[in-house]
Amino acid sequence: GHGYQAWLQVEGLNRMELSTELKGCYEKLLSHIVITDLTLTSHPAAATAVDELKKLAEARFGITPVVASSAELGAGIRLTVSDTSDFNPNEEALLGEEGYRLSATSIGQETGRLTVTGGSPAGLLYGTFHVIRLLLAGEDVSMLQLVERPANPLRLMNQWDNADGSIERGYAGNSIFYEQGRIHADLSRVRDYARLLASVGVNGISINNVNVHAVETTFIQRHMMPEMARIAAIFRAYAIKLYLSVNFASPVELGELRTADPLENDVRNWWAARAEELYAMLPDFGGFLVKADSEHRPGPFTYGRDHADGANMLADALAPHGGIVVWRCFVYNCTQDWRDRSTDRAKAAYDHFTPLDGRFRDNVVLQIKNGPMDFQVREPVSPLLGAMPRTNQIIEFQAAQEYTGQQRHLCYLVPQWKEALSFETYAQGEGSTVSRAVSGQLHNRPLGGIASVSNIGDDAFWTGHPLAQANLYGYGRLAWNPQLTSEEIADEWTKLTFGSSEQARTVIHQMLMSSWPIYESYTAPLGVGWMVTPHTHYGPDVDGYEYSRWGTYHFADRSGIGVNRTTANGTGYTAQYREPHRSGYESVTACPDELLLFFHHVPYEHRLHSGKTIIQHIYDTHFEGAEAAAQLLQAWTGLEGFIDSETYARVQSRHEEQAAHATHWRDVINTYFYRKSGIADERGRKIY
Ligand code: BDP
Repeated sequence: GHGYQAWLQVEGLNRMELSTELKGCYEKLLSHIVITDLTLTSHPAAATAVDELKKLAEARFGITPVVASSAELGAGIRLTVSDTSDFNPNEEALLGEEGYRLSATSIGQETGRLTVTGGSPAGLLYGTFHVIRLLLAGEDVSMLQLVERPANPLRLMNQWDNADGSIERGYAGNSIFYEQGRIHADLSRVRDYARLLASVGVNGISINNVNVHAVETTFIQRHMMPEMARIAAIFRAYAIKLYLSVNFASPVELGELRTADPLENDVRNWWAARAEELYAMLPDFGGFLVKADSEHRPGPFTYGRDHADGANMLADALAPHGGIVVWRCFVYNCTQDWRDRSTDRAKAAYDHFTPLDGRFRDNVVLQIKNGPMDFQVREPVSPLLGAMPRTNQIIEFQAAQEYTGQQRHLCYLVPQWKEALSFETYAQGEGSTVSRAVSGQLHNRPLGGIASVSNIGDDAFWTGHPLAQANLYGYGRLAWNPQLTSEEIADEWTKLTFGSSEQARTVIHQMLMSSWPIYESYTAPLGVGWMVTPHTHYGPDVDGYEYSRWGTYHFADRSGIGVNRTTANGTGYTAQYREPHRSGYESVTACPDELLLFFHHVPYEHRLHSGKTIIQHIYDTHFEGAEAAAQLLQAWTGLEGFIDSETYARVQSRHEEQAAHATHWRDVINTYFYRKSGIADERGRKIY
C-alpha cells in the first residue's frame, strides 16, 4: 500500500508527477546500468545498488534496463567504486569509505550519463539511493555535480523490540523481528525496513531492547548464531551492521559463571569466547549496546567496579574482531527519596561519567540522550555532550515519541534534534557545537555519531501516524548531514511521500513545521516536563510522578512552580555547563523563557521575557495549543481527495484524537494551576 512504500513511492496516487520531458530523460538514463567492474557485484551492497535501480526502472517507469559491464560511451547510469577503476588517491581521500560522487554529463543527449562513484560499495549504495531520491522527487539532474560524505561515522538505529513480539515504547504495532519468543520465519519486512534505512544512510542497527530480558540474553549464545546470521545477511546487503543489546550479567544469568565482575579473568574469557563465536558466523558484526546500572539493569556497580571497567571489559573482547561497545549514559538513581531535594536526576549522567574521561578504550562510545532527563518535549541539552575530550560520544534521540504524543499526536522532531545538534558547548571556544562533538571532529575522536530509538512496527504505515514517517526519514538525513535544515528535510520528505499534489505538499509541510511547538503549548509548560500518566506516559496527570521515586518533579505549590537547579540555593546543576550558559541558566532574568521552569522555581506572577506572567502564559498557551490542534485537523480535512484514501483516513483519525486529547490536556493543566494559584485568567475564559 501507499503507507508501506513510505518515501519511496514508485506506484500509486501519491508519487510525484513527472513532465514528459523529465520522464523521457529519466527513462534514457535508466535504460542502461553500466558497472565498470563486474566483480563489484560480488559485494552485497553493490549488488543491491544495481538491484534498486532495476526495481526503480521497472516499478516506476515500466522499463527493464540493460545491465552491462563495459565502459563504452552511451546513455545510462554508470556505477563505479573509486579504488577499482580509474584509481585516484585524491578521489579516495575525498570520498572516504561511505562517500560518493554524482556527476552528470550531456544529460538529455544520446550519450547522457550519470556516474555514481562510491568510496566503497557502501558509498556506491548511498550514492545510488541519492539518485533514486532525486528521480522520485522529479529533480533536474542534468547539471548534477556533487560530492557527499557523512558527517557522522556511526548512524545507528536502536530497536526496543522484545523477543515476545512486543516493543518497549512502541506505538506502531508489534515487532517485525520477533514473534512469541522467536525470530520471524519470514523476514521480508525486515528487508524492506533495511531498504528504508539505507535509503537515508543509516549504517547500524541494534535489534533488541536495551532492557535485555531472559530470552534475549540468549541471543549471544552459539545456538542463536544461525538466526543472527540470517538477519545480518539482510542488513549486510544494505550496508548496515548488526548490533545486539547485551545483558551485563549474561554469564551469571545464563548460569555459566557465578560472577559478572568485569575484572575477573573468568568473566573476561567468557566474553572473549562469546565474541569469537559471534565473529565466526558474523564477520562484520557491529558490536554490543549496553544499558548497565540503570533502571534495575545489572552492571559493574554490583561488583564495586565503575563504568570504564565494565565497558572496557566488553571492548577488549570485541577489539580483536573490530567490534565496538556502545555504552549508554542513562544512569541515575530511579529509587530516590522524593522528600530529599538534594538529589537531582538531571545531574546524574555528568557526575557518573565525566570523572572517567580518558579511561575508555578507543572502541567504546558513550551514548548520551539529547537532554539530561528523558526525551521530554523540552529539555536543555545534556551538558555531558562535549564534556569528555578523551572519550568517544554519540547523541541519542527518540523517534518513538514516548513523551511527545506517541505517534497519535503529530510531532515532527527534526527541529528539536536540530536545536540539540547546533547547541554550543563552548568546549573549545565558539563553534564547539554538539554536532561537532559527537561527529568526533571537535576532539579528534576516532568514533562518534548519532543513534535513535526506532519508531516502527508491523503497522501498515510503519509508524502508526503516517506523518511520523518524517521523523524516521529526518533522523537518517540529519545523521548523515546535520547541516540540513528542518525545512529542507520536511520538503524532501513531503515531495517523496506526497509528491503528486502541490496542495498536499504545502499543507503537510506547514503541519510538520508547526507540530512540535503546538504539542509543547498544550502539555507541560516552560521546560518543566512530565505531568503525564505514570507508566504509559500518555495523557495528562500533573501530579502523576510528583510523589514517586523517579526524580521527575515540578514542585508546584500555591505560590509557584519549577525546579531550582541553580548553584545559589538549588541543586547546582547549572554548574555542569560552561560559560556563558552557566550564568545564563543560573540567572532567573537571563534564562530563556522556554527553559525557565527547568532551572528555576518562580512565583506564578513572575514575568517572562514575553511580558506575560507564568500563570497567564500557562492559560494562553494551553488555549492556543488546543485551538492549533483543532486547526491541524481542519487543515488535514481539506486534503481529502488529494491523496490516497487509506492514508487520508488514518491521519484524519489521528488528528481527531489529537484535537480532542489536546482539549483534555488544556483543561487538566489550566484547572490544576487555577486551583493551585487562585489567580484568574485575565481573559476570563472557561476554566473548570
Ligand atoms: C525511558 C523509557 C524506558 C526505557 C528507558 C531507557 O520509559 O522504557 O527503558 O527510557 O532509555 O524513556 O532505557
